[in-house]
Amino acid sequence: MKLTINQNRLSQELEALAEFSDAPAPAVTRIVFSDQDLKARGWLKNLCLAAGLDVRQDAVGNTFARWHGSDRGAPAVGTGSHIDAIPHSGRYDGTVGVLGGLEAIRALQESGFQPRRSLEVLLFTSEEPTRFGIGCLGSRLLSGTLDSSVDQTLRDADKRSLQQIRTGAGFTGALETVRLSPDYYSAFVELHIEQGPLLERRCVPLGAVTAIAAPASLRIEIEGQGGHAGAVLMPDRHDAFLAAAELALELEAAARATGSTDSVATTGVCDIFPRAINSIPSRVHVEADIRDIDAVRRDSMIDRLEESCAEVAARRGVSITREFINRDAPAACDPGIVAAIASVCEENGFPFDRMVSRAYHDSLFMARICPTAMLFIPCRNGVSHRPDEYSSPEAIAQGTLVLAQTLAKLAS
Ligand code: HGY
Ligand code: MN
Ligand code: MN
Repeated sequence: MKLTINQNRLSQELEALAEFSDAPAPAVTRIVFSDQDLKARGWLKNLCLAAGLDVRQDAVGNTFARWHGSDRGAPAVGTGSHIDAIPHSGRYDGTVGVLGGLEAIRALQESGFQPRRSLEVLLFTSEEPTRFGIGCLGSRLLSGTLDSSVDQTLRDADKRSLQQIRTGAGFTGALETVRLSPDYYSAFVELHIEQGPLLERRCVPLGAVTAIAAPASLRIEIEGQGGHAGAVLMPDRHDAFLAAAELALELEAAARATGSTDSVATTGVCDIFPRAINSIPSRVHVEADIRDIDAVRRDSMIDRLEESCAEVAARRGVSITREFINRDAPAACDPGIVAAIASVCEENGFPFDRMVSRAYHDSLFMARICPTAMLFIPCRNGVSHRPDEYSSPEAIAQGTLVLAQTLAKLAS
């Protein structure tokens, strides 16, 4: 089967998608259900319709574009990723998997391939945690990892509920209808930039992902006493920010202490109140992200952070409360799907590495409902979640070719 990826079409579509942004180029900001996100979704839906795909959207906006196979009753083969982008980030995170998935299907169509199983490219809603605080919202609902109660419990910074926002965006069905039946897919493969330096460093063009890291994130509220920056003497202070600063350093120490480079921890949010130069911080809101490919090591970091919270609270005379946003298990990718990716690489003479994903992805949750694996391509200097995120048209086309041939194997 002679397969040709239309590299120019794919590159142009990636550039066009990047225009739907609330940040000036080269940065991309595309928060879920923002006007730019909704315009991007409409643009993408038209591309899928133009390819003759059947398009449906579920109650949370997950979008499915299906090329029907000869056996319409058989579980389908899925691919896809996300198009929402965190503030001031890049144009390839997620979008390569959505537009690459569409291009893989178009290339198969143009090659005369006839799938037995239907092939479907997905756009997952809200892979990024930016708006509702939790990542992979769409795939968590598809896999039953979250239930419909989140319609009321998840709120954005303006305290608007998921239900208000999604219905306002036109996704009005009952959230209970989002969950997929266990036999909906026979396989799922996600193409994504590595968001790390390993492939580029090793000069290897492709990565077959064997496992996806276990992410946990939590909110920490610290209450001190505040007061006048000039009048309150140092021994009398209960400074909420200094308590937060200690916890952030303790979290870093916990990640470094596990002895594994797979342990990572980040304090990415720190909001100080009342945020005045001459007022001692009385309240601080902190959000921390803790990950490891090994759940036991990940939990050892959490345990150490919880011990630090108790010690710092007692010593500094502040109150510290914690609330988990998520604490997920890692995912093992399906060996059969990894083998299919590997055999396509070998058949093409493409070097590839088996590797783990340190970033989380919707595949982390798809792996709970069907055999799943991921295919990585290099990104320059391993950079991601930044405007200078970059992957070359050639690397993206090569990844898309391997994706297309893998999908063909799985759909035959
Ligand atoms: O944070 C992550 O791992 C993903 O990019 N949302
Ligand atoms: Mn991301
Ligand atoms: Mn992503």
